Amino acid sequence: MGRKFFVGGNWKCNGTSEEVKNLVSALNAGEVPSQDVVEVVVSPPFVFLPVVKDLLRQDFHIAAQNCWVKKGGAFTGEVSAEMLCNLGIPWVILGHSERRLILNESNEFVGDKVAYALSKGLKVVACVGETLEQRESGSTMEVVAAQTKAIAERISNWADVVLAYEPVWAIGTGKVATPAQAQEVHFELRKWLQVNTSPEVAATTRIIYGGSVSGANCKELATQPDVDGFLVGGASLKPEFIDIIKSAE
Ligand code: G2H
Repeated sequence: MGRKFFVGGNWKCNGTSEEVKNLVSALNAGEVPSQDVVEVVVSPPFVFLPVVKDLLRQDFHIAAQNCWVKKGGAFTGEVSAEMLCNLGIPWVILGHSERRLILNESNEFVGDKVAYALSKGLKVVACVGETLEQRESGSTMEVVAAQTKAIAERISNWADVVLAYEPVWAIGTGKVATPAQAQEVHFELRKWLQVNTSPEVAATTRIIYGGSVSGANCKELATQPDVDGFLVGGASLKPEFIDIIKSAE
């Protein structure tokens, strides 16, 4: 069975309630391929999860942008995996580079979060990616392998994991990886999964690309054999998100 194309919209820390409602209306009106062809998951900020859940079309799904590493309790400012489950939110994005770099989330911490979220029944978009400095020093694969290893060591079932390769130098910069650069890392990541998990996990796990994906560059990126979809930031707030979803066809 082939890997179903996955398009995630990461709204990051953007939007007012009015803007969010307008965005959902635009998404609801969009003509996109069927759920057999593409899985669409949008990720609003926590406070807008309930309203988006109420208003969003049924064939699109919702992800939180983070969750706490263990059972909730006395952790001021955090949102637990249990709360997301209680709200009926099926997905969570974990390990985004903005959290790794700005909030100092380590590989191990991200791995623990992924394991805990999965244990509660959430599906996870787990992000990995190298900085410009790491790319220029030739350590891209070493970095993304270490990030993936910290996840792989803590989980046994990859069925509910989508791996997002997001080179930090391409995030929000308008500087997109070339299709060849994306394919090279996705291929290596799949090879890593084959050696370190199982051939089946390697063959079935979706590896999606993130970093300045737009309506203009998505088609070519989508032709790459190991690019199974996208995690889209800036362009997920614009009408071109519908064009990106259509690149699944
Ligand atoms: C990478 C991406 C979405 P953007 O962070 O996760 O954002 O498309 O704005 O680079």
